[in-house]
Amino acid sequence: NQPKVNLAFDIGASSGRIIAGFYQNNKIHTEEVYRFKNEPIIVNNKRCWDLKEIYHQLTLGLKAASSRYRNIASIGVDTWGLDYCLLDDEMNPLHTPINYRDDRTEGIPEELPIPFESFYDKTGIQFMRFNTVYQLYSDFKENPDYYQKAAHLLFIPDLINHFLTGSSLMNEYTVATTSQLINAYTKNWDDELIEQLGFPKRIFKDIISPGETAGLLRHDLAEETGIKPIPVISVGSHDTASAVAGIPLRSKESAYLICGSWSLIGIETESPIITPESLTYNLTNEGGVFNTFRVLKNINGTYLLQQLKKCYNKSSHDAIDFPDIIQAAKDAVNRHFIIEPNHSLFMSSDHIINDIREYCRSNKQGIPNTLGEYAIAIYNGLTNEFSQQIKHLEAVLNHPIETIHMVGGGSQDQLLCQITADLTQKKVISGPVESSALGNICMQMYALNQLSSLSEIRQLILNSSHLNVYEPTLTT
Ligand code: LFR
Repeated sequence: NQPKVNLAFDIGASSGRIIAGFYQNNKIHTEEVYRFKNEPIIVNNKRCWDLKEIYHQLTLGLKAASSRYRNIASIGVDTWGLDYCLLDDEMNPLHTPINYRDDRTEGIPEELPIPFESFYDKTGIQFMRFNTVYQLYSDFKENPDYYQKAAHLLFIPDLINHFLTGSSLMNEYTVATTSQLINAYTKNWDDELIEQLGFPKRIFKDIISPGETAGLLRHDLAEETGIKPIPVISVGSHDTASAVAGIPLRSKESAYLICGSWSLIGIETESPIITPESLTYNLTNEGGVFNTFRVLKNINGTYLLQQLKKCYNKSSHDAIDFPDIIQAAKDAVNRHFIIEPNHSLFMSSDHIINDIREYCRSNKQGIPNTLGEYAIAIYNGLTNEFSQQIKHLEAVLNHPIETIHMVGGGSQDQLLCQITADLTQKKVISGPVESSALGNICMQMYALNQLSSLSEIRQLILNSSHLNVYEPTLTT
C-alpha cells in the first residue's frame, strides 16, 4: 500500500532533477530520483539548449522513477523562462532553442517600433534584453522565412509537455508572461502588441493555467518507461512561479528571495503594480499560480559563483568547490571589492575572473587578486542589490517589509543569508531549499483534488520544512 507519488521535473539552467513527492503523516516528503547536467551547447555559433538530450535524460529519469515507485500519480514540469522553439505545422522544430544568455539580442531592443513604456503599461514586465519578445524579433529578422513557416511557439516547459503527452499544444500562463507579450489585466496574449510587431498571430497558442491537465503520458513512452499513462499536469511551469508557490509566506509583509542561477527578489500580490515608480525601478509583474502576481526583480545570481568556480578550476591545479569559495570569501583580506551583478559584463561571463578585475579596476577599487577577493566582490555585489531592491519594493508597496524568505540552493549558503540579514536589517528565514519542486508537486496535488487552495499548500509546506532564522546584527 505505497503512497501516491507526484513527480516534479524541475529543470534549471545548469541541472535538471526529477523529484518525487508523497504525502504521509500530514507532511509532504521529497526524494531526488534523478539528476542530470543541463549545459548550453554551441550550434551555428549560437549558445543553445540541448533539448534532445533533455528529452533523453527525462526518459531515463522516468525509468528510474518507475523502478523505485509503484504508485506514480502524475507529472509536472517547470523550467527557466523566456526561451522557446518555433515549430512548423508538422511539429518540426525550425531551430535549436537558443539560450537567453546568447548575445544575439544585443542592440535589438532599440530596433523595436514600440517604446518600452508602452510594453510596460500593458504587460508590467521588466526590461531585460533577452526577454522572449526581443529574441523573437531577432529570429524573425534573421530568418524572414519564419513568417511563412512558423506555426507554433512553445516555451521550454510547453515543449516538454508536448514531448510527454504527444498532444498538448498550449502555452502555460506563468511562463508565457515572461515573454513581455501577455497583458497583465486580461492575462492573455496582447493582440495589439503582437500586431504592431508584425509577428504571425497563429504561433501564439491558447493559454493553459496552473492546476489544469495538459494531457496523459504518451502510450509508447508509458510502455517504454514502465509507467501508466498518468496525467501530465500544468503546474506553475516557470520555475520561479513554482518556487514562489512553494514558499511558506506568512503575510503581505513577507518578501522572498529565490537563490538559484538568478536571484529573484520580490513579493506576491493579487493585482499587478504598474506605476511610474515601478517602471523606474524596473520591477516586473510575472504571472503566478492562483492568479497572483510575482512582483520582483532579477539579479544575476549563483551563476556568478558557478562561473567563478569554472574559471578558477581552469586556471588552477587544485580543483575547488563552493565551500572553498565561501571560506575564501570569509578569509579575504581586502573586503571592499564590489561588482554590479547585472552589468552587461556579467550576463554571459566565460572569463569572469578577468571581468571582475576589469570591473573593479575601471571603478577605481583597485584590482582584486585572490579567489577570496573575487568571491567577496560577488557577495558584496549581490547583497548590495538585495538591500536596494527591498527599498524599492517597500517604496512601491508603501509599507515596510518585515521578513525575507530565502529559498533555493543558495539559501544553504549561511554567509549569504547572514550578510543579507545584516545589510537589509530584516529577519531572514531560509528554506525550503526545494521550493520549486514543492510548489510543482503541490500544484499537482491541487489538480488531483488533494489540496484545495494556495494557503493550504503553504501550510502543508510549512509543516514539512526545516527553516533557519538569521537575525540582523548591527553592522558598522
Ligand atoms: C530562474 C529564471 C528566472 C528567469 C530566468 C531566465 O531560473 O526562470 O525567473 O528570468 O531564469 O529564464
